[in-house]
Amino acid sequence: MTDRIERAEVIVTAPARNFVTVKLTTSDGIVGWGDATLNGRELAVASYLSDHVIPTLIGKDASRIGDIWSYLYKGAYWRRGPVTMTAIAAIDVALWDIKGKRAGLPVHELLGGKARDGVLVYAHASGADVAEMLDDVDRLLGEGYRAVRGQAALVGVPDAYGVRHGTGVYDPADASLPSETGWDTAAYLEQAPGYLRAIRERFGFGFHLLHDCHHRLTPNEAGIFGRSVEDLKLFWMEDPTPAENQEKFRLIRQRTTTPIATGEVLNSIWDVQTLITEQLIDYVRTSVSHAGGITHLRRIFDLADLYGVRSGSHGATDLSPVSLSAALQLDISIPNFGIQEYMAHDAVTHEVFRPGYHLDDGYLIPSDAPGLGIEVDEDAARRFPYNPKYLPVARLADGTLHDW
Ligand code: KDG
Ligand code: MG
Repeated sequence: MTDRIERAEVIVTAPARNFVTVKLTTSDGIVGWGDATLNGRELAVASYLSDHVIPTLIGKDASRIGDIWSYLYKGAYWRRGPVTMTAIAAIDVALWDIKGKRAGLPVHELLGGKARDGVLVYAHASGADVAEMLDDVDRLLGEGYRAVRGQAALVGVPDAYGVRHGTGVYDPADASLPSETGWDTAAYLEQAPGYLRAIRERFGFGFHLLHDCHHRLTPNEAGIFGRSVEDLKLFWMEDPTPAENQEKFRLIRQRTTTPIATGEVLNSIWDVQTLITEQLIDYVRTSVSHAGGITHLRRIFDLADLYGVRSGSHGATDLSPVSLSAALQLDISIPNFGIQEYMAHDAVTHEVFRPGYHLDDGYLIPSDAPGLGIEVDEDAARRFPYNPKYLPVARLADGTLHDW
C-alpha cells in the first residue's frame, strides 16, 4: 500500500492575517492542504491537531476519507464544536486534495462534475458614512460584481459591525486584545433600512443586495427589520438573531418575507437541522472549514436541498484561500447552490497561498487542476510569524455586553 499518511504538519502563519494550515503527505509523496483557521482561537485548533489528531493519523489509508472522518468525529467521543469541527475539516479537505491529485482530477469531478459554469459571489461594500458606502457599491459594480453586501457606520454608535477601517481589506479581528465597540439596536433599526434604500435608489435593482445583521437582533426586532426592507428585495438578511436556539427563527419567518441566511458560527448538521427541516431559513451559511470539511458540508447541503434551502457559504478573509478553493469545488457541483461570499484576500496573503481560482464577470471559476488547485509556499509562510488578533466585543450604552 502506498496511499498511507506518512506526515502531517500544522503551519501557523500570518500573511496579512493569521491562518492555520494542515499539510498531509502520503508515503508516495502526494501532498494535501486543508484550512484549520478559527479566527481569534487559532492556536486551540493547532494544538487539537498537533496534540490529539495527528498522532492518531500516521499510517492510516489516505483514500478512506469517510472512515477517517468518522474516526475523528465518533472516535473522539467529544462531538461537535468549532475547534473539533475545524480540525476535522482541515484533515478532510486535505484528504480530498490528495484523492483528486491521485486521480488526476479536480475535486469537483469527484463530486459529480460541474453543475454550473461559475460560482456567483457577493462582495463587501462598506463606508464610514452613507456616501462612502455608495461609492464602494459603485466601485464593486464597476468591477463586475453581480451581488454586493451593504454595511455603513451608524451615526452615534462607535465602530458598529461591518465597516472597513482605512483602505485595506476588511478584517474585524483588529487588536491583540478584544477591542470594545458599541451597539444600539434602536439606532440600527432607524438607520440601516435607510442606507440600504439609498443603494437601491442610486443603483436600482439590477444586482443582488445583501445585508448582515451579525446576530444583533431579537426575533421580533429581526421581523421588524425584515419587514421594513421588503420592498428593497434583499437577496438575504444574514444572521438576524443568534442561532443556538434554532426555534427562534419561527417568529422571524412569521413576520417577514425577506429571505434569511444563517450559519457562519454553526458547525454541524445538527446545528441547522430544525432551521432546514422546518424551512425557517433560505440559505445555510456554514463553511467548508468550520463545518467538518467537504464530507460534512456536502451532507448539510444535501439535507438542505430536500427542503428547498440553498447554500451561501461564509467566505470572509479569515477563511483562507485553501478554504475558498475547497468551497468552490462544492459550490460548482451541488444542485442547490445559492451564492458564495468572497472578500478578496490581501495581496500579501497570496505570497503564501497561490490559488488557481479566478474572478470572471462576477463569478469565481474554480481551478481545473487536480485536487483543490492550490499551492502553498512554505518558505514564504515562515516569513510571517503568528500575530495574536482578536475579534471585538460589543457593548450597549449602559455597558451590557451584547452579541457581536
Ligand atoms: O471571523 C468572523 C468573521 O468572519 C465575520 O465577522 C465576518 O460576518 C462575517 C461575514 O459574513 O463575512
Ligand atoms: Mg456574517
